[in-house]
Amino acid sequence: MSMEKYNLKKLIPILALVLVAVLTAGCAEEIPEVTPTPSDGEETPTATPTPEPTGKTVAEKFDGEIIGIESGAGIMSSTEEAMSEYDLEDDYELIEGSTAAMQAALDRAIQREEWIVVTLWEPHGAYTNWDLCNLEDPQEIYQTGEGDHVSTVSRNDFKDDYPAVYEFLQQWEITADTESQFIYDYSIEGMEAEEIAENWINENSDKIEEWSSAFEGVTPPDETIIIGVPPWDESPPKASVIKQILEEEGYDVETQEMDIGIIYNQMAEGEMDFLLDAWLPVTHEEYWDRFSDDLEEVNVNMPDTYLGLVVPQYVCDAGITSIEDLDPDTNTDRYE
Ligand code: PBE
Repeated sequence: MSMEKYNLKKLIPILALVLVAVLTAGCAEEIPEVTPTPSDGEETPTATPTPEPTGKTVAEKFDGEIIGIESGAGIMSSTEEAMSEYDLEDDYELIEGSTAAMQAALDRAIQREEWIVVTLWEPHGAYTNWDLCNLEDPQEIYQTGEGDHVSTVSRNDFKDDYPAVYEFLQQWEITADTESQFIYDYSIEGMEAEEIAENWINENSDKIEEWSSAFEGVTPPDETIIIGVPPWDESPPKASVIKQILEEEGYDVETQEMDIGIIYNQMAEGEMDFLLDAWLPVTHEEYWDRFSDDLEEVNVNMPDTYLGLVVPQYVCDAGITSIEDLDPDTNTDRYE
């Protein structure tokens, strides 16, 4: 037996085995999948489509808008901070405008019973005019600590130039109810600031006389006193009260309406004398940090305030009672 023949004979069964193995493997791959047949009485689960949720998300109900006022107001920067802290930035836009535009939007929405959320503060005549609800602010963004008081703030050397006026301003104050009434009469009744002021002066002549002892024996200087008046409804009547009292004492007084940031700047530069509407320490914190070296807080002229996000009462009744409830990621309720 030659070597070749022996080898070939031996190889045949091996090759055969390999062939069988390959064929088997090929067949195995082709084995059809066995579909289980349902046994009696058992239902095959079929995929049911999830129903589209009905109603709107909380952000959709508010049209993705928070209605603000003019951009320089402190309540606007507080609201930006609130939107970041309460995670509202993706779902809401803060709309800039004016106090008048905000109130017009509020009026329109309430007439149609639509949802609306606005920046608002107390005292304010809007609370007399509409049934409103203040949203809770658990993170105390608007009401840090004790919250704000309203102060009279002057340029630093005002007290040296006008000591009697300064002494008078150190005493002048009004109540929250008075300020609220001023706003109501001015923005809702449409009365002139001068007339509102005149009425208040007539009703408070005793107090004014007492505070005015500061002016006894004083000759007013020739220069004109300039009062900064921000574009809020309480400000023109308040400024007019002081203007009328000082004019009565022989001073020249001018009121200048401008945005709050410009007023702080002008006072710090010595071009404006005082402001009756400094909301401190929270709402005007940024301005105070920037300009307080050149300014002086003369007196708290109104002690109690509130600032925040406010909705019509029917929105609170529907379950939106806190700023937290505005976030559609955590408040997944749907509203009709
Ligand atoms: N306000 C009225 C002011 C303070 C008082 C709320 C418009 C502001 O935001 O700066």
